[in-house]
Amino acid sequence: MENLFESSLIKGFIFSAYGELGPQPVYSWPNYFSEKELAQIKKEDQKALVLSLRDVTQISIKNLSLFISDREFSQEEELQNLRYFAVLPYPDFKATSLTYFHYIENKSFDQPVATAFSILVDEYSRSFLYNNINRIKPIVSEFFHKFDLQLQKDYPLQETVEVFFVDLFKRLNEIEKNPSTPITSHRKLKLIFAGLDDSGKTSFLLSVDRKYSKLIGLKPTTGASIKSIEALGATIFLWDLGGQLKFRRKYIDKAEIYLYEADLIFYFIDIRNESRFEESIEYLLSIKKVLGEYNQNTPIVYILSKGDSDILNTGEIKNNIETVKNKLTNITPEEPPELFVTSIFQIFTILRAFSSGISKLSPNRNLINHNLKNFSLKTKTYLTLLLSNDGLVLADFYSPKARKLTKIAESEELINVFEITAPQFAILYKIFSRFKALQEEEAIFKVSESIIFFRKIKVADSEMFILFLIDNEKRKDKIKTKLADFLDQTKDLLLRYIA
Ligand SMILES: Nc1nc2c(ncn2[C@@H]2O[C@H](COP(=O)(O)OP(=O)(O)O)[C@@H](O)[C@H]2O)c(=O)[nH]1
Ligand SMILES: [Mg+2]
Repeated sequence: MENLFESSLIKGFIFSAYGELGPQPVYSWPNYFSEKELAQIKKEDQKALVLSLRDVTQISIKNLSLFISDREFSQEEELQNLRYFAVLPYPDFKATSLTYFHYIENKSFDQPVATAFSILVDEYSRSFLYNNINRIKPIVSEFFHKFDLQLQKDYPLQETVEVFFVDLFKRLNEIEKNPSTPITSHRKLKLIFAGLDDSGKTSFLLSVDRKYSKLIGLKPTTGASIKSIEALGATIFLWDLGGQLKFRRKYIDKAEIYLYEADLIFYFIDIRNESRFEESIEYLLSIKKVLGEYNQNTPIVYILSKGDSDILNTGEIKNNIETVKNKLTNITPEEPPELFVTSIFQIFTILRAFSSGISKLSPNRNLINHNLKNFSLKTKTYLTLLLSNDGLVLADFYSPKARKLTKIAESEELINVFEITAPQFAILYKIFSRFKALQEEEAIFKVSESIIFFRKIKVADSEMFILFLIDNEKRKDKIKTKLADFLDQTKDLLLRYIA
C-alpha cells in the first residue's frame, strides 16, 4: 500500500471507530511510526505522510467529534441511515481529507457504532476531491456496503483487510488518472446562467454584483459574458449566456465550450410571460440533452424571475408558478426541481437563490446542517441561519414553529418556493444589514412575537454571522454556551465549504 501512495496524490487512508475509550483508529495506511522512529525521520524529505500514533489518534478524534458531538444519540433518527461526506483540513500535516461518516453494527456494542473513513490527499491537490466527489462517493459507499460485514464481529487485523483497501485505492486511482477537471491548487467553479432572452439573467447577476463590489469583468464572448467573484476561497466564474435564438443554437452546437465542465446551471424562466413557457422548456430540454451526451450530471437550479411582491399573490402568477412547476416536474419526476421565485426589487430573494446554488457545490453542507440542527434542537431555537459576510446562507435550520412564524408552506408543492409566502425573510435581511453596520459582537431585535438574536463569529480569518429566531430573550445565554461547542465542531467544515 505504501508504495502505491508514493505515485499518487492520495497519501493515506484512515478508518476510525468509536470504541470503549472514545474515537480510535482501527486501520491506518501508511502505518504510523513510534515516537522513537519518528525522531529519526526527517519529515521534510518524505514524499509520504509521516504520522505517529498520536497523529492518527488525533485525526480519529477530530473526525468523529465532527460527526457526533457527544455520545448523545437522538431517538428520532435512523442512525444506520445517516451517511455524510465532508472535506476537512489538517494544517499540521498539510493534508486534506474526504471523510465518509456512517454507523456500523458490531457485536460488542448494543448500539450502532459511529465510524469515519478518511482519504487523505496533499492539501494543494484538494481540488481533486471537490471536483470528483460525485465519482468518488459511490465508490466509497459501495465499498463499505460490503466491507461493513467484515466488521460485525471483531475488527480483523490490518494485514487481513489490506487487500480490500488496495482494491479501493485502485478504483480511486482510476479517477485520478482521468480526472473530470485538471487538478489545480485553487478551486475554480463554473456557474452558467441560461434561459431565454429577457428572462432576467443579467439583472440577477447585477444584483449579485452589487453585493460583491469586486465582480471582475472578463473577456466578453459573443453572446456570452463571463465574470468572476472570489468567495469562500474559490474563484467562481459566472457565465451569462445571452438568450437570443442565434446564441442558443451556438451554445448547443459548441457545448464543449459553453456547457462542458459546468458545476451548476441557473435556469431562468420569466414567470410573467406564460406565452414563452413552451419555448423555454424546449431550450431547457436541448441543454439537458447535450449535458446527457457529455455525461455531465450538472445540477440545475430554476429561477422563476420577475416575481415582484406586488403581483405574487395574484391568481395569474400563482397559476403560472404551478404550470412551470408541473412542467419541470414532468421532465424529472424522480428528482423534484428546486425552484426559487426572485425579484430584483428584493435582494434577499436573489441571495437565497444564489446561496442555495453555491451550497450545492459544498460537500460539507449536509454535515453542517446536521450539526446546526442538533445545536438548534438543544437550544430550542425556532430558526437558525449561518450567513457569510456577504449574506450567503451557508446553512439553515427551521423548526416546525419557524415554518409557521415565517409562513413557510409545508405543503409539498410549495416547499421550494417559500419566498412567495415568507415576507418575514425580507425583515431578516434588513435586520442583517443593519447589524452588519454595527460594531457590536451581538444584537437583539424584537420582531412582533419573537426575537432575532445575532452574533458575529470568526472562522479562521473570515467573519461570519449566526442568526437565531427565538421566543424569549432568556434563551440567549444557553445559546452562547452551546455556540462555542457548535463552532468547535463545525469550523473546519466551514473552512473547507467549497474550496
Ligand atoms: N419587474 C421586474 N423586472 C425585471 C426583473 N428582473 C429583470 N427584469 C426586467 O426584465 C428585462 C430583461 O432583463 P435582463 O436581465 O436583461 O434579461 P436577460 O435577457 O435574461 O439578461 C429588463 O427590462 C429588466 O429590467 C424583476 O425581478 N422584476
Ligand atoms: Mg442579458
